[in-house]
Amino acid sequence: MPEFTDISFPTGFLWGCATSSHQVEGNCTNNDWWAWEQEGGHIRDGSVSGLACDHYNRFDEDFALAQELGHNAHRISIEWSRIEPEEGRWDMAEVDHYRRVLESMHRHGLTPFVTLHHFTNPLWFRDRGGWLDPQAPELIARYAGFMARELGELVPFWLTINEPMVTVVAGYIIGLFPPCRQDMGQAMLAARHLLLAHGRMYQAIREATTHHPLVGIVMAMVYCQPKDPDSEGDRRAAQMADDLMNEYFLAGIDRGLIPPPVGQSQEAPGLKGTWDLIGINYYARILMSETTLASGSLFGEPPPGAELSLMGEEVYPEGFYRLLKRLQAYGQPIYVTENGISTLDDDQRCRYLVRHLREMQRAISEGLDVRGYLHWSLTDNFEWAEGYYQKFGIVAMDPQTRERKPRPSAYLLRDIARANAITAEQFGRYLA
Ligand code: GCO
Repeated sequence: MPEFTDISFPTGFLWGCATSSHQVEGNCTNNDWWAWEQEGGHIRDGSVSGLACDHYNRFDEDFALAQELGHNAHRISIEWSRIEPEEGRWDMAEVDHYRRVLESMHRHGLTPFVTLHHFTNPLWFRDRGGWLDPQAPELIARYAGFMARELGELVPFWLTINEPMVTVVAGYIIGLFPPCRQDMGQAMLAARHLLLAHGRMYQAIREATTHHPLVGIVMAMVYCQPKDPDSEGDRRAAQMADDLMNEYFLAGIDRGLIPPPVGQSQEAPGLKGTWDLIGINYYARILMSETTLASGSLFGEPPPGAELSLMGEEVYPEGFYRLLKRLQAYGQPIYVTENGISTLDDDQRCRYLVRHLREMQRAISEGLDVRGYLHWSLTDNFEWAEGYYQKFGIVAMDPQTRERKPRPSAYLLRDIARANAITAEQFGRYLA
């Protein structure tokens, strides 16, 4: 039986969960996802987001639960389509709603992380061409500046765009998310505009606030490896997936330019260094081969016999450590803005949690400045093109009654968060 020792996390470490507006609020009727769901046939389990977790009305109850579960931080997103329902018109009642949401978080001892764009676009923005519109960076920056002016004093952490490369890949390369294109030219244009948008949003938030919030981007980082390490074609495929998924936004922001394959490393004025933190979402490893690339998939595949999640993704904690270590080069504080697993077996979730936290702590013990961990997600919710079938919650949510019921993993995370440590006994229980 392996020997385990206690490990602890840095003083003041932030612990909590991450969510997004469309997946939990309910009735986000004015965005492109809602419209797309109504067409039917797109969501794998046949569901639509509908009332979701009704978090729009139950946020107070959810934050009370998060507090009881030992959390001291929480990540939400603001639904742009509520704030700016028509181009240039601000809905002040919705601004007040999010003010109440943020006040409730503070009241419940939860440090807010606020994402401004989490996949969904207002219908008017979609109709102008969405991410293909050359005005897109300006339009979203105007919204970012507005939010920072209105609610800035309540928000210590702003996250500009969630997983921009997933928007590109799922929306414009494989056609899984709206606008469902399979067009490399459009994908490159969207990627360019998303990178510029991040820079503009950062500047707009900076200009609108005086109290120095930390502002950053949320990266979906995928551990990309060649299926056959001896095959040059497979190595090239893994490198291409890595360049696009991981490197493009990191290098672009770090150096202030549009990296290949999207651009030719030309300078993007005002972009360089537009971050005070890096948010990393980590789920899985993918193995890339020449054939996966040729088939147009950039998501790769898990190795045979691997432990999988219900999403079909490989559970690979070592990849978390490797990707975290890679962020050290940028000299920014790091926040894990998502990490989690969809599973019907909560014991698997518990194992996933301690194994990933152990890898995170390994990176910290080697000098990496990780300051928080936000698990995806608090309650089961609407998992995009998969629907409600996927179960990411540490708290079960009955889609009929919306009753919330913490799973054992919620109490495990609570104990870890309260102690700011994992004991040898806990490791023994889940890893032996
Ligand atoms: C994403 C989003 C989340 C997902 C989560 C699980 O990464 O796609 O940030 O909205 O629900 O990652 O797939």
